[in-house]
Order: sequence, then structure tokens, then C-alpha cells
Amino acid sequence: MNTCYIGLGSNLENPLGQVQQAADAIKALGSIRAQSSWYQSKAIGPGKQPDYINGVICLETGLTAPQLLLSLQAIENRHGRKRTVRWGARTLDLDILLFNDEIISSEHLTIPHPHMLERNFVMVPLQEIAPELRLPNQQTVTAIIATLSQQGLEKLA
Ligand code: ROI
Repeated sequence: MNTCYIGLGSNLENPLGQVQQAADAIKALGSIRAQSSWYQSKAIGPGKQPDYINGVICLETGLTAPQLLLSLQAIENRHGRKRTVRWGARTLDLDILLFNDEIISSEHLTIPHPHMLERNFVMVPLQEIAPELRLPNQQTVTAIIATLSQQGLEKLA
């Protein structure tokens, strides 16, 4: 069995509904060990975009990392994801953040997710469900959070 952390994000077409439905679909890929609250976050990236809803799920699965990636892409596609503008607004974004403590670098997959350490909308929900977790670089989630601004991030009730 593999323990992985998945980041969820949406900023189009009822974002909260999008990520909630995605969480349901992810359940079918194994067993959900933990799920963070949902957070509203200001869009990071160029141009003006609506706010995002973000969250993180810990999934235990028998799938390999490439199989998990394909399964997550299938869920994204069912949500009408169009891959047009890089860094653009999206109905659903599902990222494999961590896969066991593996470091993976292939054409389709880079794990740990290359931008996770600098994104409060990833690290804060991750801290909520795994405060003691160490990343493959041996840093704790809590230590990384201490370096990040909490600006633009709001936990939903
Ligand atoms: N900004 C926020 N706040 N949340 C996201 O999930 C997100 N995803 C992205 C970019 C466009 C980088 N900005 C984001 O892909």
C-alpha cells in the first residue's frame, strides 16, 4: 500500500462543489486517511483570476504513482478541465504532492510537487492533517510553514 497526499484546487464553476465532488471520486481510488478543511485562497499567478478553493487529502492506495496520475487526470477531465492557458483558471486541479517518501522525476511526474513548499494553499491544509510529516528533504511541514506568509488564505467554516 502507498500513502500519498493529493492537492485539490478549483476556481471556476462552483469551486466548492468541484472539490467536494472530486474528494468523493478520490475515495474510489483507495481509502481516505485524512482530509483537510477547505480554504479560500487568492489566486497566485499572472493575470486576474477568481479566488480558489483548495484542500489536501491523504489517500492510501494500491495504485502506483503513474496509475494514480492517470486516475486523477480522468477525474479532472470528467470535471470539464480544459488545458489551455498555463497558470490559467481551472475547474479542477488535482496534484500528487507526495507519494510515500519517494522522489520521482519522469516526463509526466515530478514528486514532491515542485512548487508545494512555496504555496501556503498547499502547506497550510497539509499541516492541518499531517503536522509531524517530514518531506523527502527532511524538513517538517511545520518548519516550512514558518517561512510562509498566511496572507490571502482563509479557512472555510
Ligand atoms: N492559486 C491558488 N490560490 N490556488 C491554486 O490552486 C492555484 N493553482 C494554480 C495557480 C494558477 C498557480 N494558482 C493558484 O495552478
